Amino acid sequence: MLKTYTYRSLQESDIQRLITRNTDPSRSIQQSVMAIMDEVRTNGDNALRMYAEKFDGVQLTDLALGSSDIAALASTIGREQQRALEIAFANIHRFHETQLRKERTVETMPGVTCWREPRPIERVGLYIPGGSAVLPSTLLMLGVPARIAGCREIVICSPPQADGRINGYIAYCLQLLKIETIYLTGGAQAIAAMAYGTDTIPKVDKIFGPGNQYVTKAKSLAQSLTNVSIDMPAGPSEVLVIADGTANPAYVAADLLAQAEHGADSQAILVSTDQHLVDEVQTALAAQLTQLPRADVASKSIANSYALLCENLEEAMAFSNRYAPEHLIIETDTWEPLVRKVSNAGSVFIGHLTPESAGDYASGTNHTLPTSGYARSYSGVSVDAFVKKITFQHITAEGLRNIGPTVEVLAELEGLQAHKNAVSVRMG
Ligand code: HSO
Ligand code: ZN
Repeated sequence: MLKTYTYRSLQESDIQRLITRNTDPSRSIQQSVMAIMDEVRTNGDNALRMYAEKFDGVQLTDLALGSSDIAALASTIGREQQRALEIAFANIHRFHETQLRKERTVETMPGVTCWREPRPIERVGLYIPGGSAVLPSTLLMLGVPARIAGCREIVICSPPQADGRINGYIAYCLQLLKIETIYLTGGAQAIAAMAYGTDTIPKVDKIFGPGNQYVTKAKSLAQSLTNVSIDMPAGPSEVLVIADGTANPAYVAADLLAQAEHGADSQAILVSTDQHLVDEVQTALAAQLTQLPRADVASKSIANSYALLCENLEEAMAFSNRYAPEHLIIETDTWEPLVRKVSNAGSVFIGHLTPESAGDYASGTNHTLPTSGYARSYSGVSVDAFVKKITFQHITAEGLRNIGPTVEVLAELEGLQAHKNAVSVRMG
């Protein structure tokens, strides 16, 4: 099932191969996405209607659903599901609201005061995928920090169902977020609409959200062709589990499969110090896999994954840091010393009773995380992603006396006389 490697017998080139994933999508994707983006730029709403018919099989007159439609759809979901979405919303809110901390004001020299304040990005676009799995949890993960940041306009795009509407769970999340409109467009055309703007869909300043290769390509093209920015480069989801002999093989297998069912291109990596555990996990994987409705997807992903045997947990952590997983689960009795050694990971789940699913849905942390090794340099989505941090400064007469001569000397040495004058003229 899982291919198995032994860390000590790997060459550097083998390690490189094992930590490399998500090789560039083909050029044909780039070309068709470019064509869709041009079409939306020139034909706006009509292009969106044409694509809704072509890709979603639905003729739309209205590209938006308003609050009464949203309320009607939201009322169709069960009480238990409402409760679960409410608890998830509350926990995500509780965790993210602490992220808006004010920084200290600094007097760098007497009379020279500098500080930094966050200001919301005014218009943000959130893409909520449809397709093989509709993910209301993603709407909460993006909508909650956008609300906390104070973004003035939150534009939501999601592909329409065949009946021209949206899923009731998405509608309920919109109500929790107090968002009154959702735009019925998906795929690359939705990204183009938010990047260029159409008569119906407002142009935004930053686009967030996961999606297939077309959506991902459209986001990176939108970023290079317009002045819109994006949350992060997205690739297939992934998990790396570090487990020793104290781990429960059924738990480890369940965690690997929870990742694997996301997509055939997802990776679920097991790094273990214990050959016996690896064998037991393989058995548990086979048993659990047959029970899964998405077994076809999960088994393809498992075939695209592997197990790695290490001599000790330090070695396991060193490999994990090189892989830089989106999700890292540490299933060992003693985890404190290991946690200190984590240097590259999107989000970390600690101990035997902390499944990644908890963070995917409801514990409070964000599930929009860097994949494909970007955890080496990117953070997951948080309130920070929805604000700019603007620096401010104020200088008094005393401050100008203190800082002025330094600025004059530096301006002079760069040959920028007007810069020097802007100080001199004030110093008299
Ligand atoms: N594991 C996914 C998030 C998700 N899981 C949504 C279930 N629903 C990417 O972090
Ligand atoms: Zn997940």
